Amino acid sequence: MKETNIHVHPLTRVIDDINRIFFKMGFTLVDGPELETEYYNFDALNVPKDHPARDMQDTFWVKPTKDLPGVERRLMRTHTSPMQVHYMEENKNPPIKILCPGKTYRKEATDATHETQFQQFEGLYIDKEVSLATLKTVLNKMFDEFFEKDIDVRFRPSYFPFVEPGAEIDISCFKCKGEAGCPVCKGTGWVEVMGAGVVHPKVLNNIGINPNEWKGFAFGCSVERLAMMKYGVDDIRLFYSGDLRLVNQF
Ligand code: 2NM
Repeated sequence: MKETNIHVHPLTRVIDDINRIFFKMGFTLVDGPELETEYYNFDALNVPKDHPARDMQDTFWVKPTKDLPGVERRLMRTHTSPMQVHYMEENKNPPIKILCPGKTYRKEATDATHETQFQQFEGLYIDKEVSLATLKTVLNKMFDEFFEKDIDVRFRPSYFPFVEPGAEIDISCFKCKGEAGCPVCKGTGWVEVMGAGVVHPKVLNNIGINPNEWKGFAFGCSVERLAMMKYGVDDIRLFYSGDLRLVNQF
């Protein structure tokens, strides 16, 4: 009988790996709706009313079937954070240690590194004593396991409305040791992989968790970006092309 090969899509592999890594660190997997209200996607997360991300050009606003007064505008979530807001509202007594993977939508032009629909995972850890040091330890463990080698992690200051302080996270190049001409790190030895930070007190207040009592950190990362890095795929659109020449390699 002819042997049948089963191929797991690379994005599914990355999601499974990430879920397993965080599960081992004690994180719980949480799911939530892709169709959201403006409150859960933006307001609760301290995104200003006039922030460009809310524009028609950046967000898929969903036309209501009927214009009912007092009914909130709906949109396709632009990040996975609204799942965390729902979870916090339903679990106001930390510790909270969750991982939220899922599809996200952004109304922007498609190119080699951008898709209108892509996937993210976001983590959230709230407890009495968590800090950027805890975050660094967690991410270090995640990248060591994900790339199956010793990876260094560094933080650079950055801005996201839902955290303070915020950081961009770089990892040491998984391909080389900072060699000139490396296609991955361009000889710098570092690659930018995700955003993170300490959850803004306003976000905790919006939900009804006391920021004087609890501290938390959060991080967010694109699944496609990790898959492109790990498997050397140079165009995000390949993941969604349905071309079996990609999937059959896995
Ligand atoms: C990022 C970067 C920094 C984030 C914050 C939250 C919440 F809900 F706790 F406020 N969830 N995710 C976060 C923080 C996400 O992605 C680039």
